[in-house]
Amino acid sequence: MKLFKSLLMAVVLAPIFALNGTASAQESDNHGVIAEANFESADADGDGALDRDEFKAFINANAEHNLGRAKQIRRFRAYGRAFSRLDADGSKSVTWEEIQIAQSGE
Ligand SMILES: [Ca+2]
Repeated sequence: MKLFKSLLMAVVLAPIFALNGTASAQESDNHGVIAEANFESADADGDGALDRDEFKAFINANAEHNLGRAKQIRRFRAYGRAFSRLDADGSKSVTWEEIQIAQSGE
């Protein structure tokens, strides 16, 4: 159980999709574009932010495109932890801006 916990934390603390890392600049651009399109599709009510259900759809869509850690988040069902980490201002919704800040920060 200890191993599972540390694996889970590694997944949650890693970027949702790697904009830097080993991918080429062009691949990173494409990933950003796909992720942004996934964000817009996941935003079912179109308010420009994802609530928990919409965020789950966003992660699942990213997992289909094998973006960053989305597959691991889906496998570990760590949506809630990832969401809480991204929701910097605790508004119970995650904006595209908050996701981008989380990618570039730390
Ligand atoms: Ca929304």
